[in-house]
Amino acid sequence: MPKVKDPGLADRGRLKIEWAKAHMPVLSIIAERFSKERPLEGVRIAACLHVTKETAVLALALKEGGAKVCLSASNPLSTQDDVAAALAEEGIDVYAWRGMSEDEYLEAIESTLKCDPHITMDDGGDITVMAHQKGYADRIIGGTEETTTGVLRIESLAKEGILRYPVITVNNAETKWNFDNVYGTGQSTIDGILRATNIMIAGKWFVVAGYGHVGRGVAMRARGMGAKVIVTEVDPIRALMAAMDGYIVMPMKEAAKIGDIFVTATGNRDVIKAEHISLMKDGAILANAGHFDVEVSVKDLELMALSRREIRENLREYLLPNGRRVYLIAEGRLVNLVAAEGHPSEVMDMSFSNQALAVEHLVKEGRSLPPKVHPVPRQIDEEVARLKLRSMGIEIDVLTPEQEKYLKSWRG
Ligand code: RBV
Repeated sequence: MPKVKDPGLADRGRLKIEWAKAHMPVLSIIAERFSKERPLEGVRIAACLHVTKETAVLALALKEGGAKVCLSASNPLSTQDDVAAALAEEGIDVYAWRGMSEDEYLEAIESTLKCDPHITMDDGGDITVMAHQKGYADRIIGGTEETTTGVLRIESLAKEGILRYPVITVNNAETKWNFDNVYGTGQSTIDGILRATNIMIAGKWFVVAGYGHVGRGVAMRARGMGAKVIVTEVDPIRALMAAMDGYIVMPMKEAAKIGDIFVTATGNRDVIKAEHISLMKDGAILANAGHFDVEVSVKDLELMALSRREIRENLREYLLPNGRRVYLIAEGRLVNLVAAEGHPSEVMDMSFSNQALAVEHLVKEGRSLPPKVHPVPRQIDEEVARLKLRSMGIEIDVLTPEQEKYLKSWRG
């Protein structure tokens, strides 16, 4: 039995899904083919993804292919309740509502594992880890993983010899990370900050912690809106890239004194903690764009603060002993999914087309794949790019036979 906040929200959710689908042409083409060929007939999928209008389009595409889909949230605060209600009406087993407790969150994931899945579909590694810890792994043919943090966790499972089934790293497809992680997060993070605060970005000091793909996208968009952008890093090569992209690079202890807005995008814990918070200016705003809520130490904020209050939706004010106030967006959880709606549909079109095709691949080949981490097959990646270009009305050149020969020869 699905579990959602309010089934009465289904009509609104259905309209949102319709709007998303209209901006996901590649996934729509795949869904159409799936409905004819039914490549997932009888396949049970347990998915742990942000329950958004884009995820809904994916879940319905899998259903068109013949799959039974059980869905839980990959973050306790990212569920769009109207979308969850609509999905439940469409026959998807959804266990998700916005604001679930930590226990409810884990129970919901386990409910989807009780659907006896052939495939797990993950965003962050939680369902894959639970499948292994709670004895569900042996019956599973394969899994997919949507995000960088999850890929790192599943690689660590594999390295320790614990991984029992093959997992396709959708995140690492070029048509995923090159676009979703950079442009998707870049736009949706700014969107989340604006919805939560409605502050002016132009002229502000904007600190981005971490210059991976996500940090690069956020820095780019913040600069585009007129902010003065500072990047903090631990990796010398990435720091150099940030410097040569024209950003100011410095340690967080220095940036803490200057920043008006801080966004963490490192995938690591305690990037902003007490020693930084006590240096911040009055009014500093903190947000996290990484998968888990560990990058800004909320524990430190809670311990330091004399008092706190909710000043707007998704915005909490902390009064510090030095008399200054700092503001935390979305409890330090994914700002783009909690304070906004996640990445735009157009970019999720590519990420989720990779998901759909990776599942189809696992159903065909999964039983013969070793229990390791596998890349998205190159043909799938290129097919997604080709279909996306076509949907955008963009044509490209083709190599002549002479050019192909030239590229393969040392003769020149
Ligand atoms: N993400 N999903 C959405 N609109 O459904 N937005 C972002 C959406 C995914 C994205 O692919 C990223 O890798 C992951 O969320 C981070 O948890």
